[in-house]
Amino acid sequence: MVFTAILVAVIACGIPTSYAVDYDILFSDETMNYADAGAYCQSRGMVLVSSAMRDSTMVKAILDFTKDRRYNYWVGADNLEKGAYNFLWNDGVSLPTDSDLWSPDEPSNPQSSELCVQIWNRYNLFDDTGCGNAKRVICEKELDD
Ligand SMILES: [Ca+2]
Repeated sequence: MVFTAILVAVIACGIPTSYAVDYDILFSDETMNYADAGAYCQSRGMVLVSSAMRDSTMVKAILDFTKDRRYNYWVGADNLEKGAYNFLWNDGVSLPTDSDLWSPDEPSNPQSSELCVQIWNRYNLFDDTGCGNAKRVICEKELDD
């Protein structure tokens, strides 16, 4: 699959934004817990951002958007199925703990209270955190054309 990274529309929060022909990405205005974040995306025909975060061009575009904002954002990754350091993207692909997308010293507490993954505004990188916390949401939709 070919990914292009041209930001073709000005971000309007809550409105899907086309980065490329391959994905629509939506950044929510609202904050909610992780379970509700999944439902929020699903109700819009989307999913919590997963495969786009594994594409180097897409992840750069997404982190460029989040970096100057004061918000934390849910992404579609957690260890709810396998526990501890076995984080999975929502589509079942492993999120390695040695990925350079983790904040320094993260994941910090995946054995007990921090089972879901956010983009943490402190570093603009991943952090394991409590699934019940309220964050903004990033949804993706992979486009066919
Ligand atoms: Ca953490």
